[in-house]
Amino acid sequence: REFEFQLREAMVRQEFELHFQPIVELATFRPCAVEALVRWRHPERGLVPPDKFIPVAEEIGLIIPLGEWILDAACRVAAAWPSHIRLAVNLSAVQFRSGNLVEVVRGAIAASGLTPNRLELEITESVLLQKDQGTLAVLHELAALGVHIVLDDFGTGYSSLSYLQLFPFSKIKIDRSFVSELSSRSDCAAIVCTVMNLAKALDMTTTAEGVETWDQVALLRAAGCSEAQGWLFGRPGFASALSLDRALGP
Ligand code: G
Ligand code: G
Ligand code: MN
Ligand code: NA
Repeated sequence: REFEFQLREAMVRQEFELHFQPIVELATFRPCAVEALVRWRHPERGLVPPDKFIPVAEEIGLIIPLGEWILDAACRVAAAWPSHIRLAVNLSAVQFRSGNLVEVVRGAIAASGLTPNRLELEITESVLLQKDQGTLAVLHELAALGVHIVLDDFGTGYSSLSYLQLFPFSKIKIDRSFVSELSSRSDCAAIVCTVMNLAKALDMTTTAEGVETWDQVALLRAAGCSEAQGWLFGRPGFASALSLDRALGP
C-alpha cells in the first residue's frame, strides 16, 4: 500500500516529531509530569495524528524502530526539565514482543542521563491481553530499572480487574470518555469515584485524562484523583511551549 510505503519513508526522512502535554498535580495545579505524543509531519497531508498511523506502524513492524526513536528523543528532551517533572511515554503491545524492549529503555535512560524514576511507561490493556509469562517478565524487568509502569486508558477495552492484580502499577490513567461526562452523568461520576477508591486501596496514584472544565476538576478533586491532564491545563504542543515552573490553576 502507498500509505505503508510513505510511512516507511517517513522514518528515513525523519518526518516524525514529538509533542508534549502537561500533567498537573490536582492538589496544587503544578505540573508534575509531561506526556510525549508522537505526530507525523506529512509533506502533503500536514500533521497526522497517531491513531491514523500507529496501527499501521504496528502492522508492518515499523513501531519497533519508531518506538525506539520516540523513547530516545523524549528522554533527551526531558533530561533538561526541572528534576521533579516526570516524562510519560506510550508503549505499544508490539514493542513487548520485540525481545529487546528492556535494552531499548535502558539505552534511552543511559544516553539521556534521565533518572529512571522520572520515566513513566504507559501501557494499555492490550499489552496485558497477552497474558503470558514473557510480557509479565518484561514488565518486572522494566520496573527493576526503576521506571514507573502506568495503566493507560483505564475503563475502555476489557478492563479486567485481574490486570490490576497481575502487575504492581504505579498509576492508573482513567480514560477521558468518563471524564468528559463527569458533570452531566451520575453514572460516570460513580465510575470515576469507584476507580479512584480502587486505586487508593491498591496504593496507586491516578491521572484523569481529557480534563476540559473547572467543574470536572472540582469533581475529580472531591473523588480523590491525584493528577489531571487535558486541554484545560494545556494542549499537546512543542517542548519549547511548555511552562513547567508555575501552577496552572484558576
Ligand atoms: O496524541 P493523541 O491524543 O492523538 O494520541 C492518540 C493515541 O495515540 C493515544 O491514545 C496514545 O496512546 C497513542 N500514542 C500517542 N503517542 C504515542 C507513542 O509515542 N507511541 C505509541 N505507541 N502510541 C502513542
Ligand atoms: O488515546 P489517548 O487516551 O492517549 O488520547 C490522547 C488524545 O487525547 C491525544 O490525541 C490528545 O490530543 C487528546 N486530548 C488531550 N487532552 C484532551 C482534552 O482535554 N480533550 C480532548 N477531547 N482530547 C484531548
Ligand atoms: Mn497515554
Ligand atoms: Na491515554
